[in-house]
Amino acid sequence: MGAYVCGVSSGLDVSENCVKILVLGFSSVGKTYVVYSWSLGVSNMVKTLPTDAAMFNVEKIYGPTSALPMYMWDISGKMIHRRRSYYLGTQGLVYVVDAVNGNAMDALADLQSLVTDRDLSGLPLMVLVNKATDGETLSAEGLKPQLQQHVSLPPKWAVCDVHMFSQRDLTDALLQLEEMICDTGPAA
Ligand SMILES: Nc1nc2c(ncn2[C@@H]2O[C@H](COP(=O)(O)OP(=O)(O)OP(=O)(O)O)[C@@H](O)[C@H]2O)c(=O)[nH]1
Ligand SMILES: [Mg+2]
Repeated sequence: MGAYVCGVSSGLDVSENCVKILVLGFSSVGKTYVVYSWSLGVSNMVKTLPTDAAMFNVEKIYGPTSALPMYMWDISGKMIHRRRSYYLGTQGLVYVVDAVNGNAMDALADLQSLVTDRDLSGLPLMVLVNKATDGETLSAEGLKPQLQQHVSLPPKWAVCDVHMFSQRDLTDALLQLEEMICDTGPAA
């Protein structure tokens, strides 16, 4: 896990009935863990490996309502300066922040650069504060006003606490993402 590289190109032609979600954030924040937890369930998870620079994983994931499959593109955090080639066709963003070791201001600056990119602006955005409850220094509640102050937020966005052992938190976050993508949930 984490070493798996999907053999598709970044220009994957996503069919009409599924959506492309980019999962971004710095290295070791837990992107791969979150994506595979959504795919396999927390109880089936094994340890992840860091995703090699210039590599990525793609997982087809059904949200809790199974309304539509989402292709989650989990891009290596070491690829920040080369990730633009993955933006084409993206319909939603998941941005993962580390509650324990993350530098919130750096993450906010990175997120601002993403949401103001011409290929990503206006897309539904889910910010995940991962490793929550691990003696965290950051929480979704604490990050929310900082997001509002420093990031040009799209009409549909949400910020959630998640944790590697909490299936409930992860499922709730996936449900909110699905609602935003399907446009059935309320705007933040
Ligand atoms: N304590 C704790 N560790 C976590 C949590 N979620 C993930 N991890 C660990 O954090 C480490 C990094 O997780 P990854 O999912 O590989 O991180 P990544 O963001 O994909 O990193 P790159 O692939 O380098 O971009 C792994 O050892 C995970 O087991 C969490 O909620 N709490
Ligand atoms: Mg990874």
